Amino acid sequence: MTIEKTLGLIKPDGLERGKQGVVIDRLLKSGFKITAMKQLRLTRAQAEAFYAEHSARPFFGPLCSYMTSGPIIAMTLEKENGVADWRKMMGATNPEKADPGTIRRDLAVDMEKNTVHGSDSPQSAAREVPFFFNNLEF
Ligand code: IDP
Ligand code: MG
Repeated sequence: MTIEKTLGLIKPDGLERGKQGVVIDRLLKSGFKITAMKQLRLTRAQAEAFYAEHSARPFFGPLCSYMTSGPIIAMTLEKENGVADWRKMMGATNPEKADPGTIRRDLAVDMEKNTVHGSDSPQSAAREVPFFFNNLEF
């Protein structure tokens, strides 16, 4: 299997409640290399562009407000089968439906404030990693 790059975000609710350390610790203990990492705050336009695939959904406006409500941490993650493995560690979008032991089940607030983001496919990762990092940053 080849090493895959994927994007990880720790969302505003995660930083607000001081969960950065737990998320990063879980990633490292699961064998991920964090090859780039930075803390930033998205503008409205950036949040809308990042989540453009959801622009017709009723939760889009509130999602973009929430994602700009405070700082986030963006990470480039690398591991064999990294895209699927990070999604598995995160758990389902709705924390009530996420498997026990996943980040969202253990840490998330609700379906919107669900603490982490991960690319859902290698194709998404190829768009999302360069959205946050240029080729000098990893
Ligand atoms: P994902 O983050 O598990 O890939 P997506 O369906 O891509 O989930 O949705 C992106 C983000 O939009 C979610 O992580 C969550 O923050 C928010 N979201 C998705 N569905 C809902 C909803 O039904 N209500 C409120 N927020 C939602
Ligand atoms: Mg998604």
